[in-house]
Amino acid sequence: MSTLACRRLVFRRPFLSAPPSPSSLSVLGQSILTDDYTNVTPAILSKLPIRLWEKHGHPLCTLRSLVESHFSDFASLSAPSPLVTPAQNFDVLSFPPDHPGRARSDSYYLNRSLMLRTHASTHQVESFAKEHDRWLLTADVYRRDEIDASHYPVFHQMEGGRVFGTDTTSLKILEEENRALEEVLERSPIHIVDAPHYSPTNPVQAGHSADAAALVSRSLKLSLNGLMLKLFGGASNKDEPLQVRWIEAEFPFTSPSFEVEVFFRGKWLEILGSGVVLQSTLDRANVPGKIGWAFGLGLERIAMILFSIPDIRLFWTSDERFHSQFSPNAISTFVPYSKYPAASRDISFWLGAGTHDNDVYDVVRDVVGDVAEDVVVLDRFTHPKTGRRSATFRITYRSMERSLVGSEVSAMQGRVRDTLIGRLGVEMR
Ligand code: FA5
Ligand code: MG
Repeated sequence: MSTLACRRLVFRRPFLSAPPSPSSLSVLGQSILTDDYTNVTPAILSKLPIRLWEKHGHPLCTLRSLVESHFSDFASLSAPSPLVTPAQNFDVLSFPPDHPGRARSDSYYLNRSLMLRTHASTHQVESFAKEHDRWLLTADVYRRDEIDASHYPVFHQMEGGRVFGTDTTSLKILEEENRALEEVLERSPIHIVDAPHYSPTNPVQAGHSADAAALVSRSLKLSLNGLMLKLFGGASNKDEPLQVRWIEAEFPFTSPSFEVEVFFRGKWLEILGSGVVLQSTLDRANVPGKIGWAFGLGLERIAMILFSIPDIRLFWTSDERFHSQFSPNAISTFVPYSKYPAASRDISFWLGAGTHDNDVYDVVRDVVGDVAEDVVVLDRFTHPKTGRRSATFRITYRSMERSLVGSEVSAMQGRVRDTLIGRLGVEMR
């Protein structure tokens, strides 16, 4: 589970996860020297030029337009290149030096000084610095993550930010605005469970007054509840109100922080992270005397709910049976075309000392691409005497375009096995 908030065990290890890499890579027309940190794979690099959020009629483009029309008085900023420095992605947002998000097991590096941004928040400082007091920015983001229906190593986020004056008059105006928004939302067909605006585990920042922080948190939640009403509050939902819940979260660059989950296909799906912007971010952006909020929407997750898209891989398909179901700026319900049969194969091996599950997932993606529908760990074992770790992974193969024959699946499994041995140095059991 990759989240920028979570803290988990980080495996530090020598260069193992990348394919034997050339000494330079051509990325978006730039030639980039590789080094011992390089772990981007060809499968990932092939996605950089695609820019799905700009393709008219694509559900992600329609969703972006809907969000932009909801926040109509926000400046829409175009996404800079996804190639950023670790300082831009982490340091300017006050990530601690040992944050797990920095690890090569979690993020894609082109080399030691250049990486693929892991979130759209990377551009907070420059966006606030452009003297925008309200802005939106859509970006492709990249993370080494698990493989299933709602996780993909490339996805899209829409970041939004807004700042307010901290003088009494500005806060009074904000209070009025909050009240007006609240009245509209009270009549909405959405069932929303709130979280406290702040708590001992989700504190107000030193330097913020509790009153101002509460007003800004409330403004953030009301603005996003208004967006959810716009997106999901259609008449068809009246019988079965959409269930939304706010939960406390933790990000290095906001406090207090919140996430939103929506009940979808029998489970809670996280659709966004947000919070009161860290004052050091606004200081770096040279925005004095202001307090602000920011959010980051997971566009695929929201589009999956809005258009009833059951599998995140579908956003990348070239199948006309997918694209013909959508028209620009219209929400329609996706009717799944016949699913081709799935085939599962298990593979058990001894892991190298520093091998991370994400290394295994990247090998699978790189060797078989989107035909990998799902990869789960069935079993783990640590040898009581030697301490060696082994694991069994189950890979589910399914093409979205055609039926796979058994021999093809076995051949793919064989290539995955050989690449695991060659690239990660694992030993089959
Ligand atoms: C962030 O990325 C923060 N930058 C959000 C934020 C912005 C916080 C501004 C505070 C202020 P998080 O890691 O939770 O947070 O990701 C945000 C959303 O992206 C998630 O809620 C989810 O909807 C989506 N997301 C995360 N990982 C994936 C993935 N692998 N595939 C698809 N969507 C994902
Ligand atoms: Mg999260």
